[in-house]
Amino acid sequence: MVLTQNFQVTLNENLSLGINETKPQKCWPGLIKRYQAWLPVSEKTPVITLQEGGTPLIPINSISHRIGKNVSVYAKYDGLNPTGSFKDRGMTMAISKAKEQGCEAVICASTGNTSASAAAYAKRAGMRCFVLIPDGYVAQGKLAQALVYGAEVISIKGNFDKALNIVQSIADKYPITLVNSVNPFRLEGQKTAAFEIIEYLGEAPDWLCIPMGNAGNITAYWMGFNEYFNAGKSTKLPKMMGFQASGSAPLVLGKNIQDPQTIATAIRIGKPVNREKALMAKEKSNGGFLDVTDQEIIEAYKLLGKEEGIFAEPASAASIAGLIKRKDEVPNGATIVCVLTGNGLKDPDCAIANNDASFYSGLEANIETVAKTMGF
Ligand code: AN7
Repeated sequence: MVLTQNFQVTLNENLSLGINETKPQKCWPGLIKRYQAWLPVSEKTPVITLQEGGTPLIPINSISHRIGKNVSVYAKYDGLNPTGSFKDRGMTMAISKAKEQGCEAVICASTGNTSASAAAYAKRAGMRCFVLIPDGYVAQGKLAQALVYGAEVISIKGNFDKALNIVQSIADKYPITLVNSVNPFRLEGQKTAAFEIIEYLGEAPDWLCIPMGNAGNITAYWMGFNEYFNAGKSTKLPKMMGFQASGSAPLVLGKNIQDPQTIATAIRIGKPVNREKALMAKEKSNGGFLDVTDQEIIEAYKLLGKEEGIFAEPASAASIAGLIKRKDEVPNGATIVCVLTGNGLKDPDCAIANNDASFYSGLEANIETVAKTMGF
């Protein structure tokens, strides 16, 4: 295996963002090398990386126009990570630290993305990876990934919350490392997305809009924003605006949900383990939590695709749906970042069932028929 341990990080912050084109650029080294001073790693930590992080912050003007008030809305497109979701940021840390500690196997419960990411990084580290998933509720792309990456997949008759209970007990009893977001190294890795946003904008945004499931990611972003703020790299902290699907909104309703339901299967979670930390982030940032219906999620999902050319998975579109829903509260001239946590390719069934495209199938293979169908 090729490790990037000896890679010399010579990038300065501007270069790492690709802004300075006058000097030759080295490849993005992955977030552990890029942010090693901010992470609990040492010379001895074997860096297991797929060069995750360094994802683009894309202006999404059609959404800015919808909000009005001269706002600038950006998408932090973390669906462009190596396994197609933000989980890679946490997993490079969790697996590198597990490797450092001599661990040979990892386990997680997952609505899909964690399992794909855990499997990829675990296998790269030469470890076994067990994943527990809710039977029938994991999007096809995610399941395909876990299988191809060689995970040992256990599908249970029960939802994510049940699966998480089981893996927590197993990790307590047996020599296996848990890599869900209760693992503190996961959040350490994920906080780097906030660093990237501040470096790109030169300041923290006014609002951060983010989907919530287990609420690890909102917690990690809040950590990251605070660390850079305390280091003088930004002069303000964003309001943390968290969004959940209406059928699966324990943090909005203030109580656990026994049977969470939503088309956004990634965030079909009724008992978030990071509840207290997420509530703290909301309170300290003077932010807010709100739920969005599946219909609002799908509207935002379609807008992103057909107006912005961005294919994000339904759970990610909850951040856009939420911003649109709260648009009356947005301050004039605000800079807003919506986190797009996962790639749309993860869930092809949802895409095919929910789009406004013209799709003329099974036509005769001749010019006249095709031209006529095109309206000529
Ligand atoms: C695309 O993969 O929980 O609030 O098991 O896949 O940090 O839980 C996924 C969560 C948002 C919510 N967007 O993040 C899993 C899992 C996408 C996700 C979330 C998830 P957290």
